[in-house]
Amino acid sequence: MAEEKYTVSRPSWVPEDGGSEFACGVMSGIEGIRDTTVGNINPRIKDGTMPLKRRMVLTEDDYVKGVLSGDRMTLSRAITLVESNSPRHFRLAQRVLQRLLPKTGHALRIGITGVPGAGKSTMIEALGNMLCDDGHRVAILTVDPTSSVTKGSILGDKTRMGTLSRRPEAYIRPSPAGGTLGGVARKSRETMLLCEAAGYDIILIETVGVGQSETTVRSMVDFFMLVVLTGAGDDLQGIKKGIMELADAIVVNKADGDNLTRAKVARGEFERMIEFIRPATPGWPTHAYMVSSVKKTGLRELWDVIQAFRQMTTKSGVFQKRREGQLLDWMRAMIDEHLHNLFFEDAVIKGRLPEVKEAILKGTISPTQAVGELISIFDVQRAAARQVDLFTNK
Ligand SMILES: Nc1nc2c(ncn2[C@@H]2O[C@H](COP(=O)(O)OP(=O)(O)OP(=O)(O)O)[C@@H](O)[C@H]2O)c(=O)[nH]1
Ligand SMILES: [Mg+2]
Repeated sequence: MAEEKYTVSRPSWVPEDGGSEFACGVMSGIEGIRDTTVGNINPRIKDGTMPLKRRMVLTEDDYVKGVLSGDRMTLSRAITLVESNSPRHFRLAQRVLQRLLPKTGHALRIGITGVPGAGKSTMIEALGNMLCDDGHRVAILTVDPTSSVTKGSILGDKTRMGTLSRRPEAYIRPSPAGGTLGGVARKSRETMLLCEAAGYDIILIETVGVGQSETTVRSMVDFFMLVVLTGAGDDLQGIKKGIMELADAIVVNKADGDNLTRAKVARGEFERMIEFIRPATPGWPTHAYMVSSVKKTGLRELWDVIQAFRQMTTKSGVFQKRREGQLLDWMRAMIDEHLHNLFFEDAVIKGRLPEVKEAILKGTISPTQAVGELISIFDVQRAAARQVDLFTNK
C-alpha cells in the first residue's frame, strides 16, 4: 500500500520504450502527508517543525548561467518562467532575458506550417536528425494557440519525434498552453531567444494552419515553409492564397511509393500557382520542392535551398532588415495588446460596457459616439489614477 502511494506515472507522450532521458514524471499526491506514517518520512517534517522541501528556487544568476552553459534543465525552467502569467515571474523573466539578449540572434529561425497531417512533425524529425548529424544544435518549438494541457495534437509530438527527442543536440518544447494568440506569440518569441542563448543554432517552429498562427510564426522566423500534400488539384487543399504569399518554399511532402507521381504533378501545379503570387521575401523566388520525410529524400536539397536563402538575403541586406522589422512589429503588437487590456480590464469601462452595447443595438447611440464616450471615461479614469499616484508619491 505504501508503495502504491509513491507511484510515479509518466506523462502520456513518453514513448513506451523511453528510458531515463525522459526525466519528467508525475507523482500522485499524498493525502495528509504531514501526519502520515507511511515510509521513512523525516520526523521533523511529520511534526511540522521543518517545512517540506520545495524545488530549489533559482536566482536570476542561476538562470542566466544555467542557460548560457546549455543546461537543459535550467533552460526548461527558464522557459516555464517566461510562460508564467504571474507578475513576479514576468519581472524576473524579463531581467533574465535582458541579460541573455547579447547572446541571442545568431540562430537560423525556420517556420513550418501546413494542414494537419501534412507531415510537419515527421519532416522536422527527419530534418532535425540530419542537422544534428551535421553538427548543429536544433531547438524545436511549436506554436499552437488552440492547445491546452489536456488537448492539442502537438502534445503528441514528442512521440512523433521519438528519435530526435532523445538526442542531446536537440531540444523540443511544445507550445505554451492556452492563452491569447498575442500571449502565446510573446512567450514563443522569448522561448526562442532562450534557446538561442543556450547555444541552439537552428530553431524549427511548427505551427498548425489555424487562424492567425501562420502570420504569427512568419513574423518571428527568417525562412518560412508551407508543407503540402499531393493531389492539390482544383481545391488547393483549402490553402489560401494568403498563406502561400507568406512562404519562402512550398514543400510537397510524402513524395514516396505510389504517391511519387502525384507528388511530381502537385509540385508542377504549385510552381505554376506561385508564378502569380508575390514573393514573401524580396529578391527570393519561392519554389515548390519534393520531399519524403519517411524515406528521407529531398531533405538535403531542401536544406541547400535554405542555406542559399540565408546567403542571398544576408548579402542583399533583406535578412537583417526583416529581423529589424520583426522587432519593431513585436513592440507595436505588445503595445496594442497592453493598451487593449488596460482598456477592457478597467473596472469603470467594464461596468459601463453592457449598457453601451445595449444602446448601440437599440440604435440610440452610434458605435462611433459610443467609442468617443468610453474613451473619454477611460481618459478621466487614467488621469484620476495619476493624481492618486502623485499624492501618494508612488
Ligand atoms: N508516406 C509518407 N507518410 C508520411 C510522410 N510524412 C509524414 N507521413 C505520415 O503522415 C501522418 C501525419 O504526419 P505528422 O508528421 O504527424 O503530420 P503533422 O503535419 O505534424 O500533423 P499535425 O501536427 O497534426 O498538424 C503520419 O502518419 C506520418 O507517418 C512521408 O514523407 N511519407
Ligand atoms: Mg505535428
